[in-house]
Amino acid sequence: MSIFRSGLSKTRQSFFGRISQLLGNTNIDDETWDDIEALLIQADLGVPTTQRVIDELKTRVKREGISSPEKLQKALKETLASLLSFPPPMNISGRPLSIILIVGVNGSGKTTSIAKLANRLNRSGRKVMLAAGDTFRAAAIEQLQTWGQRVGVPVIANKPGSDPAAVVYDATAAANARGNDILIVDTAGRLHTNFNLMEELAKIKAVSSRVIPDAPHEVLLVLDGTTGQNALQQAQKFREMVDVTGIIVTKLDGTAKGGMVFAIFNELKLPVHYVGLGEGIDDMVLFSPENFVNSLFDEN
Ligand SMILES: Nc1nc2c(ncn2[C@@H]2O[C@H](COP(=O)(O)OP(=O)(O)O)[C@@H](O)[C@H]2O)c(=O)[nH]1
Ligand SMILES: [Mg+2]
Repeated sequence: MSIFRSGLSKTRQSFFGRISQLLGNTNIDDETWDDIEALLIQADLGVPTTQRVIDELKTRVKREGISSPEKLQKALKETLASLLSFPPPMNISGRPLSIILIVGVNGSGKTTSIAKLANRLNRSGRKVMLAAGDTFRAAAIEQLQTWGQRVGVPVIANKPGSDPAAVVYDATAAANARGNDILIVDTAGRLHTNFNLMEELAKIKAVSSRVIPDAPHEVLLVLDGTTGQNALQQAQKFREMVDVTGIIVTKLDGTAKGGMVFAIFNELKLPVHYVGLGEGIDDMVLFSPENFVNSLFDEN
């Protein structure tokens, strides 16, 4: 079983996998549509995205004269897949040093995702450095340092409570001096002190673009998949503070709310680069629309 498939087992077992059972051998009637709608809402697609799927599916059923449950299920799969797309390559090549800023609320999985990303990039031959820009908690700095050691990439850090922008400044200088070509910056995510966070992110951004033109080159927002629709509201808040360029969805292994990924595409219109499917260093995969949708349905 692929990591995608095993990781998404909760969403599959709770919702999408029930579709064939739900459709049974009945005709497609109003009740069928209500059932599909309820299932999509429960899988956390959200109201606007559910409505879009239902509308498109109804149009297709009419146009193609679909009457069997099997064909309806196939059409649903295809409609869902059409909401998604492959992420473009990240804008982290073609210059001496590229900077990736990682943002998101506390506990969303930023530091873990940084470790996973650093490991991937490192293995593909890039020279990665990490910056401990979450200076709010001592534990956050230590956590990044531990991951850095495990993955084998240097971590630039300062004392807890120090200025994150200064850490980023130091890290940029260090990366240039040592010939690292990717700097990944960890940040704090205290949404309840919205104003401070906004200032902090703006300052980090200003410092990095002063040293490297156009930096940061990617700003990835980490969203906790277990929070379902709430993650979309968080995303809106972060976009008011910083120009988010892409998304990492974490913890899809621990939730039945995997349907929120469709809402991210439909409502945020941002690329999903990676999804986290576990706590281990290899438990993050490049997003693939086909693998994702196929993993939500039972094999038949
Ligand atoms: N099951 C699971 N746990 C994850 C995933 N990503 C992160 N975590 C866990 O979520 C918790 C918070 O992660 P952390 O990276 O410290 O979040 P941060 O506060 O945003 O930096 C940790 O216990 C991680 O091991 C994932 O994809 N799946
Ligand atoms: Mg952290």
